[in-house]
Amino acid sequence: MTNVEIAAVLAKIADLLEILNENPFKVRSFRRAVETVSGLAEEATELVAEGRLVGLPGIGKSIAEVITELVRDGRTAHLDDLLEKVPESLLEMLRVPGFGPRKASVVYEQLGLTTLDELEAAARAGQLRQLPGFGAKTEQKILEGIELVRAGQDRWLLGEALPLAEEFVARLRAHPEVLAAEMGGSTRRRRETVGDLDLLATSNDPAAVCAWFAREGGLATVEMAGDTKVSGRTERGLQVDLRVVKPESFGALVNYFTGSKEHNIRLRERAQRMELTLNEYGLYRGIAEDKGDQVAGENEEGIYAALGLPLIPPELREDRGEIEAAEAGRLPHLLTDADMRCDLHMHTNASDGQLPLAEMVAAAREYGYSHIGITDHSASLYVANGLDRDRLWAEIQAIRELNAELGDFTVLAGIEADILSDGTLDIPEDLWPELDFVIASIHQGFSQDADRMTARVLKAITSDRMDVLGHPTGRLVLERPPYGLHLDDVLDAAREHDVAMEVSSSPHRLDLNDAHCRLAVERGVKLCINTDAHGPKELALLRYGVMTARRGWVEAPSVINTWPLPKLRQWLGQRRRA
Ligand code: DGT
Ligand code: CA
Ligand code: CA
Ligand code: ZN
Repeated sequence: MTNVEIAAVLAKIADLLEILNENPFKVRSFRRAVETVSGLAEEATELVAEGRLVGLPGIGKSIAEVITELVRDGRTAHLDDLLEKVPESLLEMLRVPGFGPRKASVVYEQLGLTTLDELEAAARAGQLRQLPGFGAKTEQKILEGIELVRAGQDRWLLGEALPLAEEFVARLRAHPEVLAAEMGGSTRRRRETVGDLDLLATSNDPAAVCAWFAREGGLATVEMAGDTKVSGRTERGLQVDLRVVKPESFGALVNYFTGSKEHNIRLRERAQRMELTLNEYGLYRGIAEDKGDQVAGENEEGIYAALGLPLIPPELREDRGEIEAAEAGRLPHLLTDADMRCDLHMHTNASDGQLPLAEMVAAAREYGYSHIGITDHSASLYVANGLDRDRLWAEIQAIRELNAELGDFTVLAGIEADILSDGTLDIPEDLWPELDFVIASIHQGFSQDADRMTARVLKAITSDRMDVLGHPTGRLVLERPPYGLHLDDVLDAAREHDVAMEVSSSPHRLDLNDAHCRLAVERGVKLCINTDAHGPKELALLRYGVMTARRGWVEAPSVINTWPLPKLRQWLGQRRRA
């Protein structure tokens, strides 16, 4: 079983446990285990074989047993037992936005509903509104949610959601009654997919802001407009929730709705241990009923400070060790957009890009970089009009001529070489010394099994003819799982041969992902964050790669794009002089 499959089973178990109202701690540990397994560099199979599972975050003895069973038998009695108690078809209901295991448990127990179709029929018949915790509005939301699920749009790419959230926030900030506005939720944490937008604002007159937002805030439909809250959807159906509070609670609101839920729980527990109460309105002295004066709440810094912590960047708030690191004064100095001196992967119309060399270079120059890399496809990629020897040589010469004209801006002559099925690199032998650098990627033969795929990549890395492994796992967000690859072995080889792993910044790729970025850097492997732009617009997407790296705790020195050109040349030169 692959890690992806194992994580899916663990998530299923967590959902079923929650539907059965089992111990929340048990549910939480399964959810943490899902995170851990999805972020593993090694195959869980290997960890099981070597008895190294227990002790990984969220993996205690009992979950380790479940994973061991899965690896050994491809199934686990734990799941089988749960499925005797609850029909599996209930799980399809959980894809409906806002419809969690609790609600599933209610419709199952009270109405005996077991499928998405039955849920839809009951909602249409008005049967849901009578259930505890439901209502006519919930019923309507569920119907809309079912439509989204049917259209396959229950989660959105960060690349779609973030620009919308930024527009909403800008519109809010421009309103005279709005003192401050911020986005929250997964969008602020820069998760690769987003369920809905959470918008947060502060005003001395929240009701006026809500009334205005419901009318002119930019929503296509409004489902709810209250004095402190507005909900609706955008043109394309993305759910948006705005909350507006008085200034003394704004920091607490932003903190609560930024999440993640797991991070919030840890913060609240910490507050409790300090005899404080943290909620979405503020941080207060005392616990529960004897809650007293407000200690903090106006801004997030104040809340973290009162809890004895520095402000934790939203990208880190996933309960992946950030609270411990903050406490120890060891939060990473995260990479920023401003640290990025170059984009090293882009295409011209010599292969499958849109613009001629000079125009693509001019477009990239607009971003304030000091240098860039041009990397057209190699000959074997016919579908992308890959460059044969003569055309590659012509491009290298054209780049040299261009550099002579450009003055203080440098274009590096690179290539995106295919890693062929047998692991050789598709580069003309005599032109390798002429190239400034090589990105090597897999574009064909995805169906090979993990062992062959890994052997293929290892052969490429150990050839010492490549500098960067392009989009290393081949996944497409929400579309295609990664190809099987023993990332652990790949990272070891990459460190030994000093090959960087790419973080492909397209919101459809984000490859490496956040967890893998963190692993790579922990293993001493360098990263190279690129857009792989095929036209000028895509050059703007570099920030999504930076966001992914930030979620992976990455600091600037690990990213070769942050190095001044002489340092980058020195690094590339080592391989060439060897
Ligand atoms: P999404 O929308 O599915 O991509 O993910 P989020 O993280 O935006 O989650 P969402 O929209 O359900 O809720 C926004 C934030 O509100 C979430 O990150 C943390 C907070 N929150 C929501 N429900 C709970 C809860 O039950 N307990 C706590 N402590 N916080 C919650
Ligand atoms: Ca959200
Ligand atoms: Ca939400
Ligand atoms: Zn490319």
